[in-house]
Amino acid sequence: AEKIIVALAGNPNVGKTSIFNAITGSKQHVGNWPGVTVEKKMGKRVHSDVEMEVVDLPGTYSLTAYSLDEIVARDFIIEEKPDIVVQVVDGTNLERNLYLTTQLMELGVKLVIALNMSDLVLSKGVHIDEAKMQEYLEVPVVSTIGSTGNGIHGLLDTIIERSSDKRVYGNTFDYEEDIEVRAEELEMILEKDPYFAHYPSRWFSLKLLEGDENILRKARGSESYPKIKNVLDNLDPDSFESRIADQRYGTIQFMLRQVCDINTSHLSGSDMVDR
Ligand code: GDP
Ligand code: K
Ligand code: MG
Repeated sequence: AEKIIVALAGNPNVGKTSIFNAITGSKQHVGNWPGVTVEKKMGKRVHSDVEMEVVDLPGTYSLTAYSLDEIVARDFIIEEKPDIVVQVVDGTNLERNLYLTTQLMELGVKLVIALNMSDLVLSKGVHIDEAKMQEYLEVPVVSTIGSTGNGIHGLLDTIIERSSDKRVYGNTFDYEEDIEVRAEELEMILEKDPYFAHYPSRWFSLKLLEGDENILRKARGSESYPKIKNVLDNLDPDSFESRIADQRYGTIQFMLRQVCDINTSHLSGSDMVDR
């Protein structure tokens, strides 16, 4: 049978483990990520003759280098190159959850979104237009209820369909001009240097502009570093980091206005009601 690796990503408390359990049942084992004490959960599932090795990644809000969980999650994606990443999303908190989506898209993964907590979305009287969301993100979206297992069959079908789909999606969105200019300069440098062949160059470039310590350390080990440094000189990584984050939120808010039929402030948690 064909074998694929499926990684489950998502913010904490969105129903990731519930979905992991619904997919893998009792075929699970637990270990640690190499070198760290973060728990690593793996499991198996056969569906339509495809054997899936499923990995429950640590819950994260983003993929920065500020926390061990985020480093573990992103290193797994970069090093192990899972065939599919399923992001489990809390449908009642879309704005916050989609921030991680932008990160996964920039990493260039084959993404499937499990729009979880769909029972709670319904009971709040919110309608999320999945078809529009799918079209806008160019990512398959499947509604699920992790706690009951509703939608899991459809999710598995979608994972298998997507894994054999050879199309490469754009999965990118634009930033302001000065950020784009530097990102493109960096991408050109990275793409010429085999040292970086492993990394998605747009993601790596944006991380350099954000001043990501792990990524800067990796860059310093390359022969191209003087050229990279040239691009990074005279810019303030703190301001780039916050502008890049703001523009990601801008993209998300724009999308939510098209995808949800009520004021998006209801979907973004009490701290964002005034936006
Ligand atoms: P994780 O932190 O992302 O792994 O989330 P868990 O799977 O541990 O789920 C967190 C809580 O949400 C648990 O109490 C689950 O039973 C509950 N839960 C998970 N999925 C759903 C869902 O779709 N609807 C509802 N109402 N509750 C859910
Ligand atoms: K939890
Ligand atoms: Mg969990």
